[in-house]
Amino acid sequence: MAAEHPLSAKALPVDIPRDFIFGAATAAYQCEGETLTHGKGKVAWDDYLAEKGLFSADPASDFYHRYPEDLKLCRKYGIDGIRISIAWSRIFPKGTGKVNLEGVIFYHHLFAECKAQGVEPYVTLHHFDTPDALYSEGDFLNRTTIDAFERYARFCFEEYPEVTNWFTFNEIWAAVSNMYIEGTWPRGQRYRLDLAFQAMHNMMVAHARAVLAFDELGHRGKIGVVHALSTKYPDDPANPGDVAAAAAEDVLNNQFLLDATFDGSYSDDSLACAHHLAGIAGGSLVLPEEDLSQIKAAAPLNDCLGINYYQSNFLKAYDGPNDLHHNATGEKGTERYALAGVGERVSHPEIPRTDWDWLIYPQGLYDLIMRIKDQWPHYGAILVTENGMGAKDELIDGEVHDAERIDYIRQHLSWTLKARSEGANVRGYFVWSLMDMFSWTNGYNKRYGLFYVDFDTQERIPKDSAAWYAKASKERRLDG
Ligand code: BGP
Repeated sequence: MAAEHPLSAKALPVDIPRDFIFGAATAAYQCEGETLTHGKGKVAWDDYLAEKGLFSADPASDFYHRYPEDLKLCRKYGIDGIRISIAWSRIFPKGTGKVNLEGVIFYHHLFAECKAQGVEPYVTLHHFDTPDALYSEGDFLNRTTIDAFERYARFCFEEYPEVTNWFTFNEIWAAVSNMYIEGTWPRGQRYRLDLAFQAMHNMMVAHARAVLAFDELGHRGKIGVVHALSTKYPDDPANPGDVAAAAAEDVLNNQFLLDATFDGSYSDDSLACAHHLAGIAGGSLVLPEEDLSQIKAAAPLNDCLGINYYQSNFLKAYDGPNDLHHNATGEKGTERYALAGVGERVSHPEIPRTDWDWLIYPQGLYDLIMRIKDQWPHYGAILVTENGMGAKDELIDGEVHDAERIDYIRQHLSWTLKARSEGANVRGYFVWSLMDMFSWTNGYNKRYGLFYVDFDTQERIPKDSAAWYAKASKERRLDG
């Protein structure tokens, strides 16, 4: 049974400290447009989307040209932090080697505009967009990509001293799960948990090498990694099979990466589970000593953790074959997630779901934050770097009444602030997303933005949620 979540219906009437960041998030490939121009190199998505006859990420929300307008909106609507990612292939079109000066300058201008509008940039180096030249040689399964990533990170740290908040990767778990388990992204492999674990490890080595470089260069500012985390509850806590299923999915989605991030080593439980699941997939996991010493050295140098939270999962024991179906259309009830050796995700009628079958369970975010605080007390600081609700918003008479999104954000912020009031060092919250943009497997009908984008004209229209967020930020209360 689902745990109770008594705060879900109403907001906590707490005063929110002035220094708590009311942010909003973006990602280069999802909003910039100009994907193959201005010297930018290809990424895997370009061919993948074209070959499948899917959507185009051009011009997406045309952020490449419209960022001054978007940053003005941030300022006007009380958004004091923005997550931005640098497109690696705009800087190094082939991932390494020759630099594209136009791309380098673009980000200088963007950061300068952030400063001019008083909006603090939180910058991610990799948001699902490995340059194609490296992707086609194996992405992070090929260790030369780790070297290239470190070079790219060093370049950015030295080039952009104006940035003081850095994240290495966005959602290592989501990347590997979609590439090697669900097969819904470029690469399209399914049920290869061996490759998923190997890629997670290799990306954590790349993260560690970037963190060590950041320290060595004496860069002013903070650095961390953004993980996509979700709490895994046994469907029936009294059923040992359900408990084991939740524990296995927790290793896969959370624990393996958090061990590496904060402990700089993998716990015995994580290792046993990872090797077991890699074996079921017909492969194995290689963890060279040199990697482990780099991960170990970097662990205490993480200043903060970004948590992207969208949903939690309830797990039942499952001994059937792999059986996944991804709901990419918003047709409620079509998602299926059952993994051999892990478990089966189940839903509950009393827990609401989005049209994309994502469980709306804000207490899961609180449970996550408190778990990190207890299990890894040296975590530094936490930022909720993404949280938001995808919906088929409609523009009616020039307005978007997105009451469900307001409720979603209010509930998640309430639980975040409850964790903070109980001693967790949570410094801010970023809505996904600032404006409507391209969604990886859903294209443009899944909208998350505080600002509606008319993709024909690129006009930005504030939704009701934008007005609500502005008021909450200004008044520092959630009960408005
Ligand atoms: C996160 C990603 C974002 C964004 C969001 C919503 O995993 O960091 O890039 O896309 O999820 O996901 P989707 O667009 O698939 O609904």
